[in-house]
Amino acid sequence: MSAVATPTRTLVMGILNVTPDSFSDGGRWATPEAAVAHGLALVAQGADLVDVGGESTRPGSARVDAGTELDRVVPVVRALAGHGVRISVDTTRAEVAAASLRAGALWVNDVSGGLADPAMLDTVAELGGGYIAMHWRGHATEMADRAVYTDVVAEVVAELAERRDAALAAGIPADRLVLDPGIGFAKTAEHNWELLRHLDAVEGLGHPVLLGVSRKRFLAGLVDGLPETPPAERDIATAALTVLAAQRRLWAVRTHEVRGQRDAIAVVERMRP
Ligand code: PMM
Repeated sequence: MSAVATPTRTLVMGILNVTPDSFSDGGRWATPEAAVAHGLALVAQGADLVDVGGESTRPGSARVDAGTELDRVVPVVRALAGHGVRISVDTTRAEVAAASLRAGALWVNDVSGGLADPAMLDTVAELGGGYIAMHWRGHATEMADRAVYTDVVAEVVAELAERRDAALAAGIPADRLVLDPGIGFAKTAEHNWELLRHLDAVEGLGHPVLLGVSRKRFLAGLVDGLPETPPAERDIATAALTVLAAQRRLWAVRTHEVRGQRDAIAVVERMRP
């Protein structure tokens, strides 16, 4: 595939979880037909790319086996690619990444940045996809215990730099590498806010940046005295962060709700002199 071109605005990555248990849309697109229809709907709403995932990364959730993940993801990737949709596959497994790239996916979105599967980086280098490396400290069952930092920004940036170096050493070209601070992964709410205040440090690594905050738990109880919002009511708080991402011209935001986020980015672009 071609390099991760620097876009003229922040891109919208629509989330397509083909899982029974994602925290905000679990089970809704669990059949291939429903998933493909939803992927096409995300594009119709303005998604620039669609992120197809078959394993929930929700804190505490159990892993699925590779066969189940392949069965969930590959038919959906193939069908959507056949419709011309630009696809990333959200997986930590080299086997699923390889099958998805062969089925037409353009990017591998690996929330473990190559740590979960020792074959991942070589596989992506060999098959020639783009690679999104997220900051990660362990699978969903372990990550709450690993949310321990002395300086969250410095440590996340240093650990992401290690993953970048490993990806480059494996032969993934620098211009196909995207980095992601991993908001909500082995991080408390305060860690998330601190990282969001210092996105410049992540950008300083010299690669395009993807941000995934959509409907996450740290957006639930923003106003003292008001009840916490359920996931589907967190899209306006999400859009506020999309505006910040768009102002910085980050590479992309990963989001459940596409149209509102796409509008938020359009507003930012209209405001430029
Ligand atoms: N968040 C989730 C899943 N995959 N991938 C990247 N690159 N960045 C993220 O922040 C991210 C991700 C968890 O959200 P979901 O369960 O709603 O998909």
